Amino acid sequence: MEQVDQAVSSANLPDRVNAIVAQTAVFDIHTHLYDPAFGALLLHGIDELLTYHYLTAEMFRHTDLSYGAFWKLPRSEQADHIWRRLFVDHSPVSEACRGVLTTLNLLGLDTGKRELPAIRKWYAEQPTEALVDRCLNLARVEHLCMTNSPFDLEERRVWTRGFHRDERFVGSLRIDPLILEWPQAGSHLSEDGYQVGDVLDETTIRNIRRFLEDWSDRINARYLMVSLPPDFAYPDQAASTKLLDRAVIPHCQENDLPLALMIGVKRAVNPALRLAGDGMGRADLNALENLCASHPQAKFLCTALSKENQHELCVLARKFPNLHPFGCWWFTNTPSTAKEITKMRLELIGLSVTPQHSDARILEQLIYKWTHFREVLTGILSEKYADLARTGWVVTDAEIQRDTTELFGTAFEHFCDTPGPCVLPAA
Ligand code: HDL
Ligand code: ZN
Repeated sequence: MEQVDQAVSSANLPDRVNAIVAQTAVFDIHTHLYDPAFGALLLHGIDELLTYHYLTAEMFRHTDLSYGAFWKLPRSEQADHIWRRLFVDHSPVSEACRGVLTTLNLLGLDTGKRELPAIRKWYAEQPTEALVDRCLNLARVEHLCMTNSPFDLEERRVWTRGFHRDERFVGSLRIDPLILEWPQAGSHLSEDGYQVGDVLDETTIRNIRRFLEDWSDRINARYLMVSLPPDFAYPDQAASTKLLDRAVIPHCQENDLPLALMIGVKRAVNPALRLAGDGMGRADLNALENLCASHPQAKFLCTALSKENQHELCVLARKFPNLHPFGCWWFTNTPSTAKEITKMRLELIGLSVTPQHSDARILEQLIYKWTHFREVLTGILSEKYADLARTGWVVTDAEIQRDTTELFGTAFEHFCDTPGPCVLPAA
């Protein structure tokens, strides 16, 4: 007998939303994880969790160790120091610290004992392949996008050698050096046999496009991605404009691939912090507006690092159907900021958005990054559906499931797979 799609009473709404959001699988569209075939590049374990660059940056606010003295320590001693300073000596209230505890707790470990050696002992008994399945299942992650860089020598070796793909790990082509460091990046292409020169002439552009074709095919890229500084300008006289206009965007359009723009990162504001040393700035989103307007048939995914850019990004998405906002990126991925951004997005652009990605660098982080965001989204959807119920529009179970599935990946896939989303009306 056909299941009747029941309207959900206001009394049951929070529980139904909670149950559906908790069990709906997600397509995590941006991570720094790797297919298990990449071996040690797929980070996991308690020492990696504790020395994640978010915690390292926080630890330096609670230590008398010099940068150099800390970096000289073996990874396990760095982890010991972070555990002591950020968990034992001070309650672990930050999102990155709480994330470690959420992860350990959901993996079945007793964090209350505060015993790092017992945690290490548990990890020593876990086979990696089992841990991959366990983490993806606990996080309800069905697919995730890796960050694949042809400019990363260690990663390139694995792609060149070839391997059997785990279909859960989807490729994305990361091209920061190409866009931001031309002509220095050209040497990587020349070494690979692509005839390129410093000047972006016809031959160089043709070979850059061949490079993009070859790597997009090799990794079966779902999209191309670049992170950009707050002062990124478009169009302007820099090489980035010519590379985007004549190589990257034509490549994306011809292969029906979105270009993902992550705007607002200031690299190495404190180099002594190494990977933890990047900062942020409020970006000039005129560049994004100009890109969307001058390339109406191209598709742009975009996330901004500054909280102050989020409203502008939503309004631009209202103006340009070829722009799809995604994620609460990095410094905006805290419960309070993620709630503010996600509510703003639903209120301004409805469900045509991908509200979160994990940005996970360590396998087990999938567990906390998605558990914490599901809590945020449950609260927001419950509130929004209650608002609708007060107008007489009572959502059904199937509609809650449809909406959640959309936010957790099908809106992204529809955006990627719909040919040339929109042609702007003739001026
Ligand atoms: O550029 C990026 O993709 C950022 O996400 C950086 O990798 C950053 O270090 C990070 O891990 N943020 O979460
Ligand atoms: Zn990232």
